[in-house]
Formats: sequence, structure tokens, C-alpha cells
Amino acid sequence: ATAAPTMSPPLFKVNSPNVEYTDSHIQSKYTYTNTIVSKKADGSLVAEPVEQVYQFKTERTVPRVGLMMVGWGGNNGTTLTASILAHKRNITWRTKSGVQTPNYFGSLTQASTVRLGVSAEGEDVYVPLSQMLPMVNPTDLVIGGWDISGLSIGDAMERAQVLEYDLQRQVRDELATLKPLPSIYYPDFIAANQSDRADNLLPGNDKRQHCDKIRKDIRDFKIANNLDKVVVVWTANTERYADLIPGVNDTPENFLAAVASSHDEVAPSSIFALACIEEGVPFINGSPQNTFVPGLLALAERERAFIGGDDFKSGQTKFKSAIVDFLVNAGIKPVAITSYNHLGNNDGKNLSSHKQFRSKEISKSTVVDDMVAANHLLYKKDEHPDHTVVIKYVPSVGDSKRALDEYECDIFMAGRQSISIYNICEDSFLASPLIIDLVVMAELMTRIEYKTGDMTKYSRFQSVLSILSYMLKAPLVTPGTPVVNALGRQRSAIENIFRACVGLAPNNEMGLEHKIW
Ligand code: NAI
Ligand code: DG6
Repeated sequence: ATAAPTMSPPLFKVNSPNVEYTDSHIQSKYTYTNTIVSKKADGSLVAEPVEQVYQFKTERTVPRVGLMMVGWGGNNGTTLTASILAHKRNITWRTKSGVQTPNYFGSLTQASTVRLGVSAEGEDVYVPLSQMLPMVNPTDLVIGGWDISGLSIGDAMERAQVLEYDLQRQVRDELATLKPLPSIYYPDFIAANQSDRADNLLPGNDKRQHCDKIRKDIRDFKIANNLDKVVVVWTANTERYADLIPGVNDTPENFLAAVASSHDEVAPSSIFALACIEEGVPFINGSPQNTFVPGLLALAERERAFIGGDDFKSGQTKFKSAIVDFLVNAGIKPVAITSYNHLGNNDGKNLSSHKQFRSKEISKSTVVDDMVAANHLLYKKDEHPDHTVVIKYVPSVGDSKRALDEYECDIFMAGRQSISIYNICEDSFLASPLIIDLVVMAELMTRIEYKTGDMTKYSRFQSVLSILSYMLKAPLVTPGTPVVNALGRQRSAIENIFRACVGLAPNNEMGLEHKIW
């Protein structure tokens, strides 16, 4: 069953001449302040405060949204589907610790709060992030998707061995009625050890036909479920990198020609992304491979389609993007980051193949670059800490990944600090809430528009949704714009853009009301 579009009253309303609530929209006028820094001939810097007035317009009606996952039958896909079903049906289950109820822990939108302001008595007032603007409730998502493995979602959930048996038992029959759509399989892109589950495939090798079939699947899903919008997320196996070849994937025209001629270097994930761009459906890449080759990214921009990626940032890397930011901002110099992990799920099996591991190694290794570059007192230009990433496949630990990190740091007066972290987590329980956030926020961005004084019409944000960076290990950004990996900065961007949409100033930690007479 699908939920009707909703427009529940907001939890709070902003009382300001800069904000207007109409029946259909929240409109805000917002003054964005920035500091432009220039260098004089003598090397000294001049910092100039500048202002730009923006008008934001957010549609208030929350549409009926479908989530289509590529790799639906995998650990993430089945864990998320079963968990949302548990929410829909209010299912409780028993473990040895007692009765459990569904939650959305680990989801920024569903389980975190934002400091809205202070009360007259000076106390902080927090609201759920999900209430900052009208957002889709994940429990209302209609879920579907594709998998090269034809197991029903019920059987695939059992294969994944992630959820507790007592919960599996209660959702299995309903999930067994859900079957993934046949998918695109170009064996060269994923590990050879995956071939034994590839039994649900689109026939032939015509890549244009494959793309058109995926487009039809999206349209059919929308109609069959009476949906207003669909978001597609790649949570299928990590692919190897596609070779970047001039004349093949460097421009939109060359990329489209490469698809038309079924060129070997066009990956399944790029075909899915193309199908979504052509259908005007947001596409998010949750794996590390270079799905968005330059020609495809440029095509998304040309079509003003929303895209996001790459690679869910769940455990070890999320921690890293917080701790390195903390260390460098504390004036402590990480000189070596050694990240080892082992896991035993199908993702680990796929990553035991070198080319697929290499995709993951790249996305896991780039995450500290901006933080290091931000502190020239610690690091010389182009100096980086040693950064090593090891992944081993150990079947017996299943989805319970063990990650060991050592941060070796230079401290005061040639001292040394070694910080060791041992992180054990069920990988799919960390990744599933990220998929929710990616979908909820990508859909929201389809309803937000902005205008500046020189623009006659409202416009959408840029195609590459860098606002999703918090959930992604190697955030995709518009070429020529900076990548921000630091977790705190990524969260502030989300919080403050949402605040701007309701005409509120960014949260700052000045707390002047508590510091001055
Ligand atoms: P999984 O191996 O359990 O699931 C992947 C699914 O994709 C499998 O069911 C497989 O049959 C299917 N598949 C492979 N190629 C396909 C194609 N071309 N079309 C449709 N289906 C296809 O993996 P899991 O654990 O669900 O992870 C999914 C992806 O998310 C992996 O690439 C992983 O590296 C990435 N990821 C996972 C994180 C986590 O914490 N679980 C975090 C970051 C990224
Ligand atoms: C082991 O590194 C397998 C990977 O798929 C990771 O589990 C996944 O990318 C999550 O990585 P992280 O670093 O965000 O915990």
C-alpha cells in the first residue's frame, strides 16, 4: 500500500518578515555572508566580508516516493527492506536481551536533532532534523529494485544473515513475494567469485537496449505503485574502475556513442546512472567505482539531473573523517594512518578480488586530504600522512566487520602519540540508515529552489548533490569545486542549508548570551 502525499503542519514556524508560509511553499529571504580573502603584493592577506541575498522556495507537499535499489537482494538491500517493513507493521521481536522494537538509529535525518535556538531562559531547544523541512517518512517508502541474483527478498534476507531470526521469521513471507527485476551483468566489472549468483540477467549485450529497459522498469514501477517520484540507489557489488579513454567516456556525446556501440568500458552502474539521468530520477552511487565518468557527469549537468556519490561512509571511514579533523584542528599531526579491516559477507568476498579492492582502497584513502591541506602549520604543501588500507575476507565473521585503525601522531617537542581504535559493527546496520538519508535528502532537494537578485526565475541546486557528502566516503562534487570530507563541516552544511530554507541564520557556537554582561 502506498501513503498519500502529505502536508502535515510543521513542528515550528519561523516568525520573521523574511519567511512566508503559503499553502504550497515555504519561502525565505536569506542573506548569505562570506569572507573573500585576497593576497597583496607584499604577501599579506586582505579579508573582505561580502553578502549575497538568496530567496529559497521549498515545496511543502511530501510526495509518494519509491526507492529502487540496484543490488536489492544484497545485505544492505534486504536489511533495509526488512527493517522498513518492520516499521510499517510495528513488528517487535525477541532477542536474548528481551523484546526489541524497530528504530532508525544511525540515520541523520531520522535519529538526530538540530539546535533550533534558545528559549527565553537561555536553554537550548532541539528539534528532529527531519522536522526542519517537510521530508519523506522512510516508513512510507515503496521499495523495489534489481539484482543479478533472482532470489526473492525473503530468501535473500536469510542468505544475508544480518537480522535476528525472530524478526526474519515474521517478515519472511511478505518479503518472499518481492522479486528483484533482472539486471545488467558485465562479468568483467565485478569479481569472478560472484558468477554463481548471477542467474537473473537482462539478455544480450546491447548496452543501449539495457539502458532503455532500466528506464522502462523505473516508469513501470512508478505507475504500478502510483508514485510521484522515484530515487535510485546503487548498493550492488563494487565494480572495478572503468578505464578513462579519450573519445569514449570523456564527453556526453562520446559517452552516449560508447553506450550505443556497447563499448566494453561502459560499466553496469554507468548504464543505471544514464537511465536515471534520462528519466530525470536522482541516482546515488553507494559503491566506490568511478560510475560517473567525466562524460556521464557532464551529461547529468547538461540535463540538470540530480546525481550523488560515491561509496557509503558507514563505520571506519566515518570515524576517520571525524577523528582526523579533530586531531588536525587540535594542532596534532597525524603522520601515519593504518586502517585494517576484515569481514565475511558477500561484499568482502567481492573485494577479495584485486581490481574491486582497488576501487575501495581509493575511496577509503582520499578521506583526509582536505583536512590535511587545511593546516599549513603542520603539513608542507603536498605533504600527506602515510595512509594504508587493508581489507581481508574472513567468511566466518559474516556481516560483522572488524576494523582496526592506528593513528600515529607527532605531538609537542618531538613526542609521539599512537591512538588505536577497534571498531566492530554489522556493516549492513550501518549502511542501511545511510540509504534512508540519501533518499530522503535527495528527494527533498528536488523540491527546493533558489533565486538571487540577478535571476529572473527560480533554479534547482547544481546537479551534483554535494550536500549528501556526510553519507559518502568519496564525495562527488561539481568539477572545480572543493571536496569537503570533514564530518563536522559536512553536517553543518546540511543543517545550515536547511536553516536558510526557513530563513534562519546558521548555527554558531558563540553563545554570546551566556558570555557577556
Ligand atoms: P552484497 O554483496 O551483499 O550485495 C550486493 C548485491 O548486488 C548482491 O545481491 C549482488 O547479487 C548484486 N549485484 C551485483 N552486480 C549487480 C548488478 N549489476 N545489478 C544488480 N545487482 C547486482 O553487498 P552489500 O553488503 O549489500 O554492499 C553493497 C555495496 O555497498 C557494496 O559495493 C559495498 O562495497 C557498498 N558499501 C557497503 C557498506 C556497508 O557498510 N555495508 C559501506 C560502503 C559501501
Ligand atoms: C570493508 O572495508 C568493506 C567495505 O565495503 C566497507 O565495509 C564499507 O565500505 C564501509 O567502510 P567504512 O570505512 O565506511 O566503514
